[in-house]
Amino acid sequence: MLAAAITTFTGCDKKADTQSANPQGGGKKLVVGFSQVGADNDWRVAETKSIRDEAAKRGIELKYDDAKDDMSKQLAAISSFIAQGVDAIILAPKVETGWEPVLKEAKAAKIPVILVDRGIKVSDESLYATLIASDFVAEGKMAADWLAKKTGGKANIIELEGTPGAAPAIDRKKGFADGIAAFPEMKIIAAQSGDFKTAKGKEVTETLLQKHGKDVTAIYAHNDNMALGAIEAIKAAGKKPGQEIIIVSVDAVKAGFESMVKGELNCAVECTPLLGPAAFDAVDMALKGDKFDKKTVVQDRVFDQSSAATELPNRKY
Ligand code: GZL
Repeated sequence: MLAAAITTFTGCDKKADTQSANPQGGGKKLVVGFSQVGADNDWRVAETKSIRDEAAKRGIELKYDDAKDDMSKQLAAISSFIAQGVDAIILAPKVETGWEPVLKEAKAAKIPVILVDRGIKVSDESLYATLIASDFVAEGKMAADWLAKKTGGKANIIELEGTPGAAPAIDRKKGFADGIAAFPEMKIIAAQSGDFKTAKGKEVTETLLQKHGKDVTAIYAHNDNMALGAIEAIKAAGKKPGQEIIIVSVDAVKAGFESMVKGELNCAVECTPLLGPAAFDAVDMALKGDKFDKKTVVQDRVFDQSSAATELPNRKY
């Protein structure tokens, strides 16, 4: 399903031989290092499961490192993978910058690096083989378009931002701002990071409601977990989430669907974490020296309370 949902800019959908345990042949079991940001929300956990399940399906030995949200731990993990002589590295980078030195080490060791879910800023794009991710700017725009329709182009918005410096936080903010620019009566009255976490999303919303509770009519959360935290804060403030304050978020994890079915979250823009199959296809192609595009964009859809109950049984994360 994911492979079908994936489109590459070059349109080449050459499928690697995904069944081989080692595309270089010789029967040697492939060893892949996976550096994961953390395990602190539903989306992250689902992404890790997708990578682990796909490695098992392909008979690949996966060395997994959970950096517990600490960038320096990610850098150390990658250096360790290189020292262990893994065949390839899959990296979900916490933030966009700071990767050049360790990626130069990987390049010198001829170990291909596949980026999943978040992009990075490097001066030399040969430091990574490809990026498999959603288009976060488009996600922000879809959220804005939905909210504009829902509110008739009038809203006082609190924005709950993701992790500072992370590509989804930067780009979802940009896409949403682009989307509401056409509506002068849609205003962001406050914005603060909830670090993609439920508890932080609740804490930040509690604080912002104290100041803006009378004026706010909508919340745009960069992910479902922060939206769910915000919903708790809204209820604690004696307001009705989904009615008095409209809430739109990104990810569309199962808990987000359950909240939409309950009439609390109003809209979730999908951002699939099921990147395992595409990531290991890219590993195969990199090891075989195939040429492929620097970015593979995963398609996203928009769900709201009108579609949530029907779609919930189909959700895989
Ligand atoms: C998106 C991913 C984001 C999710 C959040 O690809 O990087 O990080 O939207 C997660 O839920 O924390």
